[in-house]
Amino acid sequence: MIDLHTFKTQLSNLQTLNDRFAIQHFVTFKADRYGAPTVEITNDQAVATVALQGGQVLTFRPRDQDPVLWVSPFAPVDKAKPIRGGVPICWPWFGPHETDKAKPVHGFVRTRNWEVVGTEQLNTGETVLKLAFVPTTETQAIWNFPVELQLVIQVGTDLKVNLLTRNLGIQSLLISEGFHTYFKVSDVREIAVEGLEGTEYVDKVDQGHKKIQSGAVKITQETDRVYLHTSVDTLIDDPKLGRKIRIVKTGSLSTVVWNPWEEKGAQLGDAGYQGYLGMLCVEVANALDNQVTIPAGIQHDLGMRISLDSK
Ligand code: TA6
Repeated sequence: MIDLHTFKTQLSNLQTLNDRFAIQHFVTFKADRYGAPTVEITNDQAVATVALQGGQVLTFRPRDQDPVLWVSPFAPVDKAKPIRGGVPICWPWFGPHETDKAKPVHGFVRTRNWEVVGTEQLNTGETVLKLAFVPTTETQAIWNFPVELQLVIQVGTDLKVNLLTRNLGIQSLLISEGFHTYFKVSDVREIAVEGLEGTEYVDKVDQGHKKIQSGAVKITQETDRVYLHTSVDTLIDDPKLGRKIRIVKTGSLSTVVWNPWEEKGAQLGDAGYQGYLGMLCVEVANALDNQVTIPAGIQHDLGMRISLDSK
């Protein structure tokens, strides 16, 4: 339960957000079950929801299609924990911090509030939501480099997400990053990920050994692979759902494929009973050998477009 003062503050914040950024029939700001602000986007092409906590797309469903993203049935009450599902934003590092294991895995922006910068309804029918992460003294104590970080989300038949990092400093900046996207699949044992054939990857469930992908990626056990030096599209072929999810990326040289499988899936605590069977992470990233150097004054754009290919 939240106290009355918190409730009134949240209500006032929502009212301000709707006054400034709502677009009648297309964009509305609502409170989730814990009172946290979420953006509901609906247009002729698709519907989506975005949590301002973490700047996280939670749901995306093109009209007359099944949901494309998987999201945990358990929303975390503890704001320090990321929402498992949708499109978590890993930044300014991907995975564990290189030198300080006390720092949060996958960086710190997926567990903090993002500000709304703007909303727009395009004449092509898509709806755009622009967010910004504004550093605080608390986050600067974790990582203190002068940057501007924005997230542009475009909802239509396709879902487009762009993470824009502008280096405001006078020295080059080194980051790793990723869209840790959870895709909804019929049964992870029955799908295949195409496009990575012949690509080198780091196998994180086999002591980080580097290997070469042979054929399509099939999931038959815990799978945690960072495919390197690749800018190719990937396709999740889901025969039981009769669909292929296409993931097109820009500004990314790594693709991560992850499924916790049964034991790790149960240990997560927020995947639900046998939740691992219905999810697959294919992550557009720059990780490990593919860290990104952003020169002073330059903006780096990590982009992802998710679409459904008819079978
Ligand atoms: O992207 C794969 C991965 O790095 C795995 O190693 C696993 O840790 C996964 O991310 C989930 O991380 P999270 O912190 O969201 O539970």
